[in-house]
Amino acid sequence: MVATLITVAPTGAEHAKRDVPQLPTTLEEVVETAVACEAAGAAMIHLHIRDADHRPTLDAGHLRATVEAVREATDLIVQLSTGGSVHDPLEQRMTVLDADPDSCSLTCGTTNFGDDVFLNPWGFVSDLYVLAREREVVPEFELFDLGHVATLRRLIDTHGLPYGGAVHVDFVTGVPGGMAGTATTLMAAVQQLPPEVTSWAATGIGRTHLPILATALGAGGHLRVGMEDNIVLAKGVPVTHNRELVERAADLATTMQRPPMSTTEARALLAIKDRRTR
Ligand code: KMH
Ligand code: ZN
Repeated sequence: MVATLITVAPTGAEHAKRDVPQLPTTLEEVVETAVACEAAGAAMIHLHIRDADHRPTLDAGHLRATVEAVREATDLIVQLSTGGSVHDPLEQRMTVLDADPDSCSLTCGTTNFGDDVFLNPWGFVSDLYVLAREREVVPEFELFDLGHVATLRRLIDTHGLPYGGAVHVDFVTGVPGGMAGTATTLMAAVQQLPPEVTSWAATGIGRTHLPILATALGAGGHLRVGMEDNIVLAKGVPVTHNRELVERAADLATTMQRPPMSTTEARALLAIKDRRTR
């Protein structure tokens, strides 16, 4: 039996607070969310932060304060997004590592993102990979498209393994412009993963959320859920708290005989450096 790593991505950079007031955007809301989602079965949190006007920001002080506050309140693996929002400059996205997270997202290529472009040229991806290893931060390779699998192969061939030696992938499916959030597409991508990959997870944006969750569970993958990716439990039924998505994922995983992984197990799986202070 392989236990399930559940990652919660509670906020993202796309939804506006005025449209989705239950989206956690303040430090207090993020910490409260982290505590509740850990209790519900999450072992990792993928964080984007917002400013006082609830807009996406990469402010260094705010990033560091968030990492420290979540670390203080929970045992969750703290992963910061280096993707930010589609409007963030590449140089600033690189500075996210200054906040000393346990893990960082590392998207392996440029992708169309609705009407926008999520920019990840090879030079940026390569520099971020090297910097993450220098800082002893474990990258999570975000793959939005099949071509991103090839770039992961190129990263490993060019630079060797990331810090800790584990290679953890998250398929982000169902983005308009990226790979489809279907079982057949996900499995085609899984079959192409390099042998160095030690674990993979998947998430489906919007209505692809549940099919991808079920496919990943059945195929031995791990899960990412959260309001960054999906703000409804069913058609017309809004998520009122990220905890609901984690609880549903944990229930399904348990039914599938793959119960949620503890934070201790997740730290071992991903070879996370221990930065805890408590
Ligand atoms: N907000 C998207 C443009 C990541 O966190 O690394 C990028 C994103 C991926 O969410
Ligand atoms: Zn993200």
